[in-house]
Amino acid sequence: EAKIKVLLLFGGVSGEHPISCITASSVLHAIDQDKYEPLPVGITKDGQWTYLPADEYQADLGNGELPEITEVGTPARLDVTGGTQELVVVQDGQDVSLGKIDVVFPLLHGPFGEDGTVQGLLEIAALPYVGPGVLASAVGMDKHYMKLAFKAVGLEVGPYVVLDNKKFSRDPEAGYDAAEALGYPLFVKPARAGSSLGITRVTDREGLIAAVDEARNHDLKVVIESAIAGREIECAVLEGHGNDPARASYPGEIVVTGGQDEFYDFEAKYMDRAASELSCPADLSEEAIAEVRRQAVIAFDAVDAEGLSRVDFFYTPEGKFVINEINTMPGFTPISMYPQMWDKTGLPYPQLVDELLTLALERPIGLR
Ligand code: G1L
Repeated sequence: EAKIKVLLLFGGVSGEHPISCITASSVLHAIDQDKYEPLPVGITKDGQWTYLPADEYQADLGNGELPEITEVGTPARLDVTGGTQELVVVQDGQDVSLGKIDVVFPLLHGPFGEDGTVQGLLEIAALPYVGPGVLASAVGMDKHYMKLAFKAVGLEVGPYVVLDNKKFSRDPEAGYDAAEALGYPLFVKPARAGSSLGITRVTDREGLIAAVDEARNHDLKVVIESAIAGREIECAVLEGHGNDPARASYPGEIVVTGGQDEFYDFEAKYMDRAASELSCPADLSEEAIAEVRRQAVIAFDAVDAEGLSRVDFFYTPEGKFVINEINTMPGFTPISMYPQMWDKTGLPYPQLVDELLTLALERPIGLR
């Protein structure tokens, strides 16, 4: 039987280029090569596509250097003219077809990759792909619209204000006043950014002004949130098969353990390790565990998610869950929170990869 051809797209224009390379390497090692034929295509930071044979590609943090797709050895393109959906590479100046792609694993993050643009391209190409569609990808990238969706289904979100570009530019002082009315400490965040870049915690007006300035370097729309006192609890959600409801993993808790230098920070931020540790199942009552899993599925459905999502909550001292955010493209190395939580729930990483590919292949194309 012919193997299922999986186009692995990774790297790309975003600031998370290196972690995307590590993730692709992890998926390549975990994918069942008897069932699937992975075809890795790396995207350089300036957007050029290069084919990297699966048995040769490896990226890790072993030597302390960040992996990056720098040169285009074998140029690659997706040929969708005439609905062929072929991966075409250029070898010795000649076009060579690597065959028809069955499914795409878009391991791309941030603007151009996670915001729905790549998903839109794949929709037009009529190619099945892993993960959320255009709408969920876009909503999952926008901390403002995410909150609107959560509120609409009755989930509790913390107090916040949105500084819309034009309104803020006309009257910045009114924007600062509105934010300040929430009370310090505040978190200032770019509304749409791939990672935690541009986020600042502030405790006074001077800090607020500087933080808004910084956030606006990443996105002209800024979201300002009250700091929520509580434990950080998260759940991993997987789409259900067919008409089955989505499934939530056991909740995990991030326990901060420290870590100072820059490299530690990178690992903590992008690989979910070192400076923080995951405790799963989190130390919560049976009732609280059931409740957070229920809310995680509601959040997944609220943004029309498909495939997977990590949903992050605060568990307040009063015993309430306040939703912080949904990440429709969570960290996805074997040591990231999302796969770890599934592992602790009984679904190991290689099976998780297979499950996501199966869900993508089951989904009808062009019909939602
Ligand atoms: F394709 C999936 F499964 F939807 C998918 C895509 C992207 C899952 C996870 C990710 N995550 C990432 O790509 C990243 C957060 C590691 C950044 Cl590049």
